[in-house]
Amino acid sequence: MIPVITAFERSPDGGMGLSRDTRVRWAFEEVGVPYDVELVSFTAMKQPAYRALHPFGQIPTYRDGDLVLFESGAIVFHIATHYDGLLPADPVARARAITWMFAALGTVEPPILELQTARFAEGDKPWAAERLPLVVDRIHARLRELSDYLGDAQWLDGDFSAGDLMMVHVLQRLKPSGLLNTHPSLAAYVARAEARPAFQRAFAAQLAVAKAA
Ligand code: GTB
Repeated sequence: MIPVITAFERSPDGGMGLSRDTRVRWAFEEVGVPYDVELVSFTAMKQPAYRALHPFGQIPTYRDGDLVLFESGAIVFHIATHYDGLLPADPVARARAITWMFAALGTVEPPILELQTARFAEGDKPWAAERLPLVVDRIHARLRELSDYLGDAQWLDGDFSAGDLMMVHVLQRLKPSGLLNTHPSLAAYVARAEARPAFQRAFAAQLAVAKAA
């Protein structure tokens, strides 16, 4: 049986690969496991039938037989632990790679998401102009720390892992704002990951959906 994930029927990013199904598609491509995609509309995502899969009515979800998962982090972790290719076999290196997955989602992604909130959800508030620079400063502080840690290394901890996959997808969200390019070593890190054939395949697959829509 082929696992099935859900993705936007019409992604708001128009195929830039920023929706969270892309990180799941990428994980499948890295481990070489075929998957199917079920496209869902915004309306369908909020219906009881879909909420039975995802309590918050979001994409992506993952179904494989009786197993239903939601949260892109949990899905990528599941793929990485069930198939070879995204986590090292050595227990210490494996635990470190998993740590970077959590760091991406728990420490780096939140300030980046705040930027979207500050710009789009709160951009018309009277205090928005005062808040925005604070949010941007918090992102730069995090990026400086990440960049200092990465140094001249290719990847965060040894070979490319699920930790890098997650971190890169989180950082990609900054590309439209131009903030990523102000940290050249991180921009190069993202570009290195984007050159991977598995990423290229995942990106092309989500772009094909956007073009068809
Ligand atoms: N923590 C969850 C996870 O990691 O899976 C978050 C899932 C999530 O936010 N999903 C979004 C969603 O379903 C799509 S990816 N939103 C609909 C809703 O909540 O009603 C987020 C996203 C949306 C748009 C862009 N974009 O346009 O650039 C990028 C990312």
